[in-house]
This record gives sequence, C-alpha cells and structure tokens, in this order.
Amino acid sequence: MSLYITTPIYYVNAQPHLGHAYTTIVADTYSRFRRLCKEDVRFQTGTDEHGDKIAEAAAAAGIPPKEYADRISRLFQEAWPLLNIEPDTFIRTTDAHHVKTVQEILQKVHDKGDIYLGSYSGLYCRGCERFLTDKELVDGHCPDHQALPQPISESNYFFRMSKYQEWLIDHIEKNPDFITPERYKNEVLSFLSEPLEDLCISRPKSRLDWGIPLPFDAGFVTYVWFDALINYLSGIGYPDGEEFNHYWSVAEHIIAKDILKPHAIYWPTMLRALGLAPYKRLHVHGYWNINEAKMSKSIGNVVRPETLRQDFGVDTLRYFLLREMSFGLDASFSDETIIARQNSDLANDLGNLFSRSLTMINKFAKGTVPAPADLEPQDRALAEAATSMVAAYSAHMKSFAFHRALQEVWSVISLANKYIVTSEPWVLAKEPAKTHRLNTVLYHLAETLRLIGLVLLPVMPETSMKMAAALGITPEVFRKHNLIDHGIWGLTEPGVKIQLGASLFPRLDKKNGQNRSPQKQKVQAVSGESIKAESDIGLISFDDFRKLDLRVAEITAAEKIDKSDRLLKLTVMAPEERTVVAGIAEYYEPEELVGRQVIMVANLKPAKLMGVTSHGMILAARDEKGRLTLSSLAAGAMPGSKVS
Ligand code: ME8
Repeated sequence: MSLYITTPIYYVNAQPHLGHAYTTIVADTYSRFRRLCKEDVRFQTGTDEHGDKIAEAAAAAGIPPKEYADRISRLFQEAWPLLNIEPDTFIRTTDAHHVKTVQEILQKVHDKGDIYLGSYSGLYCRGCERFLTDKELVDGHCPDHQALPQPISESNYFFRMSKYQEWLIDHIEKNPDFITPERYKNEVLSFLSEPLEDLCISRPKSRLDWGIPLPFDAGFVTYVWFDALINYLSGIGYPDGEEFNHYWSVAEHIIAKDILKPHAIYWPTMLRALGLAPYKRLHVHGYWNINEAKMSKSIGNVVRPETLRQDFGVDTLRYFLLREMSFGLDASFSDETIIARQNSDLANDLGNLFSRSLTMINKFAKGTVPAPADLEPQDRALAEAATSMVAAYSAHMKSFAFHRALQEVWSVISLANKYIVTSEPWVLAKEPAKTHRLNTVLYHLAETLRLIGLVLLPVMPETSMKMAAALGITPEVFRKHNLIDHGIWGLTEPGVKIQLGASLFPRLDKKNGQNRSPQKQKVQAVSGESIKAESDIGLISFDDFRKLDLRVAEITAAEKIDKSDRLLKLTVMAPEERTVVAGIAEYYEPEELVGRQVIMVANLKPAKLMGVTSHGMILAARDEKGRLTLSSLAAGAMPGSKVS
C-alpha cells in the first residue's frame, strides 16, 4: 500500500508556532508509522504565500511581498528538521510550477463552464480571506477573528460549487471514513443541508495584486484558497507526472478544524469539476489552547516550538503533543503538563525500566543478553502483553488515536516494571542455582524493551534509536526493521552485547518551562573528612533543626564502591544532580534503588569516603538489630522539594 500525506500549507504572515508544529509532527509520525508497516509514503508540507494577509504583513515590514514570503517560508523550512520532521517535499505557492498548475486548472474549469463572471456584495473578513454569511456572524463579528467584516460590492469570478452539492453529500454519506473524526463529518453534512452558494474565486487587481493572475482575465488575481488547495496536486506533478498517477488515489490530508470548510467543501467540489476523484481521507484535529483560548498569532498567545525544543528536547515535545491531545478534540498546553509527562511517563516509567534492565544485564550477565530457560506464567504474560501491544498500537495509529497507541505502550512499560519488582533479579543473582531463572527474566526484559523501542520509532525517533543501540542493534540494521517482520516476540539473539549509555530522559524541574536549564549546583571538593553517621544527640533548639536542609532526592543511578561491603555510590536529583555515598550496601541492591525517592540532608559539608566525595546524606531507620530501612515518601514528590 502507498500513502500520500499532507499538512496544510501555512500562511507566511507569522512564524511557526506550536499549532503548526503539532499538525506537522502528526504527519511525520504517521508517515514514519506507515513506513514502519513497509508502506511507500510521500509526505508534503509547505507555505501559503499569496493573498491579503501576506500583502499586509509585507507592507507592515516595509518589504516586497516575495521577499517577505521568502524570509518567513525559510523559518518554516528550518523549523521542521529541528523537530525531526522529514517531509519529502516542501511546496511554496510562489513556486513557478505551482503557479503554472493553478492557471492550467483555472483555464480548464473555466473552459468547462464552471467559472463565470458575476457581481457580489457581501461582508468580507480579511482574517478569513472570504465573504461571511449572515449565519456565521456572532453579534455582527467574525467569530474566529473577533473583527467586524467590511461591506464590499464588486464584480468577480465564481466557481459553480452549488452544482456539486448533491454529489458531495452522497459521497460523504457513502464513504464514512472520508472525514474523520465523525463529529466533523456531521458538521459538514449539517452545513450542506442548506443550499450551497457558488464560491467567489477572484479578487480585482485594484484591491489586491499579490496573487496568481487569472489566465482568462488580467484584471483579477486568484482567491487565495483556490490557489492554496491546488498545492496538493501541483506538489505531485498534476496532471501527468508519475508521482501524480501513483499517489493521488491515496491522498490523505491533515488539518485543524479552523479550515474544515475549504477542505471538506471547496476542495472536493473543485476536484469533481476537474474530473478527478476526491482525496481519500480528511483527518481533522482540534485546537491547542492556552488558558481556554486558541493558540493563534492573531490572539498573540503563541508558543514557539523552538523554545520548547530547547527546554524539553525534541522527543519529549513530540511525545507530549501526541499523548496529551486526543486527535479531534481540543487540548490545553502548559509547562506544568509537559514537565509532568516528562517526569512521570518518560523519566520514571520508560527511563527507569530501560536503565534498570540494562544495568542488570550488564552486571548479572556480563553485558550480554542471556538465553531464556523454562518459562513461568509471568514470563508468558509479559511476552503476550508485549506482542498484543504491537497489534493494538498499530490499530490505534491507523485510526489516528495516537494517545491510545501510546497508552498501550505504557501499559506494557508498567507491566515490565512490575515484573522486575516481583521477579527480583538481584535476589536471583545471589543464588547460583537460580541462574536459569535470572537469565529468563533478563531475556524477557531485553525483548520487551526491543519491541517498545520499535513501536516508539514514529513518535520519538531519537529515543528509539538510542534504545536499539543499547540493545546491540546497529543503526544500519535498525533502519531496516519494520513492524511486520520485527514486531514479533523472540527476535533478540541471546549473546548479543548490550551498550550501556546515558539515561534516556532527565528529570525536569519547574524552571525548565521558563527556558532556563536546571542550574547545576556548584559543589566544593574537600577531602579527608568523614561523615559522622551517629552522634550524641541531646535536645536541640528549633534554630538548630532549622539549620538542616532536608530535601527529597530521587535516585537515578546506584553502584557499589570498590573494596567496600557497606557503601553505595548514589547519583541523585535534588533537583540538581549530585553524588551521595550511603552505607546501605548490605541491605539494598543498587538496581532496586533506581527511581526511589528518599530524604536527604542536603547541606552537609562534602566528605570523601573510599575515594568518592559525598555531597549529602540519606536518611534511614536503624532497628534494634542494626538493620537499615531507607526513608521514603508516601507519594511521589518533585525532586528537590524541601522536607519540613
Ligand atoms: O489556514 N491548534 O494557514 P495557517 C492546533 N494557509 N493547530 C493549529 C493551531 C492551534 N491553536 N493553530 C494553527 C492556513 N494550527 C492556510 C491553509 S491549506 C491548503 C491552506 C495549524 O497558517 C492547524 O493545522 O493559518 C491549522 O489548520 C493550520 O495550522 C492553519 O495554518
């Protein structure tokens, strides 16, 4: 099967923002997913450069429209690679071949008798670049731009859209997947239940000259929507290019609900007039809102994808957008929600599963994935869950339910984390008789991680590559993997060498949202002092107590210290990263500590223990027999929170 997927071509009157990034990331993720299903995909995006809005923005910038369009179009072209978005074509409506195609199409529809000269009086909204009907106005204003439309009366050319109304209703009803989600199909059908008017497709040059001249009347330029929609054809070489023949029948468009009408009504009727089949599917999503208002350049509440990338990283941004929005409905953007997703879903669930599993394979199996032995029910359950996850994930991805696809993946991540806890590999590792069991557990973790890494490729390409590399799959080999041949259980070869690397996701604190990276705390190195773990403590004053800086610390790594039976070297986030030496090695295995939150005395003078400098002390309870139990918190807290 093949796919031709498109985004809207964005207006060049403003820079790329999160709304544009969302649609384009969806298109990229969907392209990568279908490629992962061994399909042949063509992905197109671009910029919409003619019309009133652009002419106005260029005039405001004091430069000619083409120069202005070049400048802003470049910002879009440069933005996408930074988000790992890889379109096959970037089309501009000022490209000569697009202009030529628009003129050929206008001539063809005109020759057929579907374009005629008429006169028009109506209320024109510059923001929408179209005449609004009385029904669309709210208190006389355009509801999208909150502006008063201008009364305009002039001669213009019209496209006989009304002629195709019955055909369009019939097509939508017979093809339930033509416009999805269903609410948007219903919206279009409801609009079509009233008589459709013909579409004004020209603007007199006296009013606007930044547009494509009509081939049959030099006094007019083409209405920007009639020009822009044609990008979906000109980009693939209509009327006779090889790509056009190959891809038009599999065209799917992605848009937000703001431009439903041009895509669901103007465009299919234009195609019908041209004698072409309509596109295959229209996928419509909702708005990203900020404090209940649509994020938009006209409201001025936009968030720049570039800032988010710098603050959070590409993969966190891609994951967040796809996980947080149910495709079709509106979603709210805030720094808090993106930080929460990173800390819980990415750093905690996925990141910990990954680092614990690899650390254990490294330590208990000398860094190679061991061969599994006899299976127990919980091994079978994990393998079964991971395999059926691939199928459920694929079904949701196909229907644009990206958040559901990711929920499926995360339920396997959570199962695998529980599997570690219940199978206690660190206990098995202590008993030579249990090596087979240990090997089975480690194999199941490696294989589950391989499948998770594979399905995450469309959403988080960098993370997926890192996971594959850690599991010993080289990039050249991994690039050839697909869901059909590789989305099955049992392909990890026992004996493959793993590669320990950095953790997948750091934990973030609130400062990240404000384009400030977490500040690394400066620690002074001192030597020679040792921590006095127990001391004579009599009654202390509140002022004495207040001197203690107690903090929530999250353990991100733990390892034994050479030649010491008692000491572990811990890396903690509190919220800055620091090293703490703790005398708990007799009671805790390093692997079971990663991801735990403990209470730390944060303002102790640094001290060197067995050659490692410790910058704090972890609180633990010691019972009568001298056994230690670490302090913990009843519920997760933000690392670095003060304990009082
Ligand atoms: O309409 N939430 O261009 P445009 C989600 N040139 N998506 C959003 C969004 C938000 N708050 N804001 C924008 C045009 N988008 C025409 C299209 S196509 C032949 C011509 C995304 O720059 C979403 O995809 O106003 C929306 O449909 C598109 O940007 C509008 O981009």
